[in-house]
Amino acid sequence: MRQKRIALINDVTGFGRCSIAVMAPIVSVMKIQAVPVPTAILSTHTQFPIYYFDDYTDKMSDYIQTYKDLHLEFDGIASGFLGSEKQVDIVIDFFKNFKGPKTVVIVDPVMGDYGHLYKTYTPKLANKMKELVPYADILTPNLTELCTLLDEPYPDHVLNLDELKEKCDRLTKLGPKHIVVTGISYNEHQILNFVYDEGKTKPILVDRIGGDRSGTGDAMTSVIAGSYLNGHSFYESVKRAVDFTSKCIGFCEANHIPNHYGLAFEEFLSELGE
Ligand code: PXL
Repeated sequence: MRQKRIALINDVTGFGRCSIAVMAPIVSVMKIQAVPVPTAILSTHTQFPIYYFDDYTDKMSDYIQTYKDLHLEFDGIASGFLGSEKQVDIVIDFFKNFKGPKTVVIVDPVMGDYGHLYKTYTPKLANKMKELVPYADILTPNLTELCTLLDEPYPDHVLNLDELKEKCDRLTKLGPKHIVVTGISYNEHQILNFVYDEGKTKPILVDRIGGDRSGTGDAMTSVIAGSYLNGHSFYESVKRAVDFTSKCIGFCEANHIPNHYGLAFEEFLSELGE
């Protein structure tokens, strides 16, 4: 028996708990081999007032070439934070080369939050990110990213479930069958994760605990990816991710961990079964 294996196309960030530093341990504890494919190296993530950012674009093709030469196969490919437009083409080339008939492609269209793009995401790069959507089996945007992918302004009101479904209906036509819109501020007390599974929808509401914590999306995406690869349904995979991240957020709040320090997922990692 060969263990399952997932390529993590994402950045390596030292301090701040995001991307590969979060995703690799989470999929590993779920008994899936993590294969990092770095897009950039940062000392801290971009929500810190200062960070060192080393774009890895020019090195990626040579890095990936060895995987092509070795004829490696992947059960999953997850893409996340990208540092340049050229990287989008490199990721698409990776999908074309390594997406076999059973490979699950998870695209987290990391671009921004709360109606704003992250500092390294120019409008041109955000526009280019749309090209990844047709390759995704699973797409995990937040509301900002959902609107950006649809070329729409960030809504000025709380979207109801029908409005969210209508947006996902349009996005699914571009490729992805499974979509979860994560971390929607639903009301003062609750956060909504909107699950869209081949036209069927299910809301998952959770209590809002504390502020918005960076890296939560990366933890969600990796629990979803790992659970789905391990045979859980899409809905179950999202539910597991929501339950796990909620527990981690509760710990962070109780222990006054600043929001930009990320999710103290280490506390509950060993409880994440397959
Ligand atoms: O969690 C999303 C993310 C990933 N990687 C980097 C980031 C962010 C969000 O700010 O800055 C480098």
